[in-house]
Amino acid sequence: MTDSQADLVLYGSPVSPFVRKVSAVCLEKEVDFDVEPVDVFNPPQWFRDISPMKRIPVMRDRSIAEDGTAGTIPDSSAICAYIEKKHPSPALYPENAFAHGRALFIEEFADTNLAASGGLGIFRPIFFAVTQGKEPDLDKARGTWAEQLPPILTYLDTTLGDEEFFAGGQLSIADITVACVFMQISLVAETPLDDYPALAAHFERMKARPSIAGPFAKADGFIRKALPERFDLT
Ligand SMILES: N[C@@H](CCC(=O)N[C@@H](CS)C(=O)NCC(=O)O)C(=O)O
Repeated sequence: MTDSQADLVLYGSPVSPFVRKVSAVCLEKEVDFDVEPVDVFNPPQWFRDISPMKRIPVMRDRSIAEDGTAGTIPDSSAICAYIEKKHPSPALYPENAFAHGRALFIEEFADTNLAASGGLGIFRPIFFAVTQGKEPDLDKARGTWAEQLPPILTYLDTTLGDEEFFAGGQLSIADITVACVFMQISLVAETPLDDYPALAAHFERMKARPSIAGPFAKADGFIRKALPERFDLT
């Protein structure tokens, strides 16, 4: 990011894994972007107009339109695909047709299954409770970690196998999405991955990338103010 206005602005918050996913794509491609905060739970009318699903992120390309719905795209997957077309290098979607399809599926799997379990089942029952002055719902979070996460993590671990990346032998949208969405859990809890060695190693490699580490550090700094310690879910 620079001091001058970037063409791309993301409306949302770095606490959202989907905002961090788009941020990571921009950082990998060295595309300037701004993040403009929006309270998605009490959004202003202008945001409702550009976010028909009332979700963050929504992206605006200011080179197309500076206001209104023109120039805006909601949904992290649509936004990332747009950025790939506009800034093709380095490619974050495999060239090979089958690998491309696999990458899109892993992105979708992380965006839906992993995000629903990790976000609704762990992050929200802990963090939202604490910010509302309530006790964190550790029973729900522990139940989710014990029952919902294992089949999802097993699928990701076995899919990865001996490979460094999820699809096409290169960093892709699949790796970025899995890392950003899984790291949502580690904002509030310890995430031991001893039973999933391939995924554990992938996660460590991804965490070492500035595109993943930078946006995560911003989210972590924000979360730690309300929640100094991570919980043990085991
Ligand atoms: N599929 C969407 C999911 C976006 C999403 O669920 N964002 C959450 C924040 S992490 C949100 O806006 N939630 C608002 C709500 O639940 O009302 C994407 O990839 O952008």
